[in-house]
Amino acid sequence: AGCSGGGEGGQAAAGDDAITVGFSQVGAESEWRTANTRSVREALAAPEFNLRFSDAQQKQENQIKALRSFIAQGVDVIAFSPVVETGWDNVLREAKTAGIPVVLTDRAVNVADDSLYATLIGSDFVEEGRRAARWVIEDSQGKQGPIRIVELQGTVGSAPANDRMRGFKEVIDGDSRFQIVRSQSGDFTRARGKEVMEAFLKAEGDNIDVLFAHNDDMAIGAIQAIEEAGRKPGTDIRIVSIDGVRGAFEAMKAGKLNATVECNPLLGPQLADLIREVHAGREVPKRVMVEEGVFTQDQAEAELPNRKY
Ligand code: GYE
Repeated sequence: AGCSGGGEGGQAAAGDDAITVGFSQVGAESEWRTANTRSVREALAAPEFNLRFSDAQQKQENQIKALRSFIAQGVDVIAFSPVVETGWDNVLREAKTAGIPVVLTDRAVNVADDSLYATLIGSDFVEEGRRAARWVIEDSQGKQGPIRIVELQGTVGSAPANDRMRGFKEVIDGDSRFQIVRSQSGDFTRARGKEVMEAFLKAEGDNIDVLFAHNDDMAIGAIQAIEEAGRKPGTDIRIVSIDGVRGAFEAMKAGKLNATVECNPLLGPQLADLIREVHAGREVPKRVMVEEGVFTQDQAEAELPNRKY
């Protein structure tokens, strides 16, 4: 009894019949991610769970190592949020051979055999990309083309970057006024978002009308770059991003960000339910969606006190 591996000091110890969960997190790249980690830790707490938490620092090789170590330890269930989509077949086959069910959290994988994981709980990233594009189109009513868009993409090869790009393009391509003139990854961080936006501004000068950032943190970094270049974010360049974190609402309140598409990181309770089910050997849906919306500047002040992340 009483082994609380990975638990925080001062917490209750895991019970004798606790479910041991190995969880491999992407990293701590964004406000979204830190809220997600908090939610997962709270939901997978002792005494019901014995959580072994590992941070991959945005590197797939670290995640593969963590998963192999969870398999070697014989955890009851593995849950993880895959940094990128491809390259998981081998390690997931090892988990399956060891009889350890795998619950994908937040991000999808691309594997030939989808019996290699039990279920995926996460958002519809393609739809988020479409929502961002629909907002851009609505915001551009009555404007003449060409309307020049720059795109700050998420981590190369990650499900949210691939899917948000696809959903956005699908909708924006239907309106010939729009041109995506630059796309580059800012790795979902503020620092990279700022750097890449600086490069965009250098290359395009005053010819950027819209910024689409795959997450709020990169938009917030880019806002700084835009201000330092002597332009007005939210006015000279219209900006839409994804997540709906507190920092985005603050930037909207300040008039610097125009809209954010919600992506809810508080998956912990739903994840815990799925883990209970697969651990008990019960059938679960292969895909569980998280519900979310879109928020604009005029709603920011009223919504801010309600935000939980
Ligand atoms: O949008 C971004 C984070 O996978 C949905 O990862 C998640 C994304 C989120 O770094 O902020």
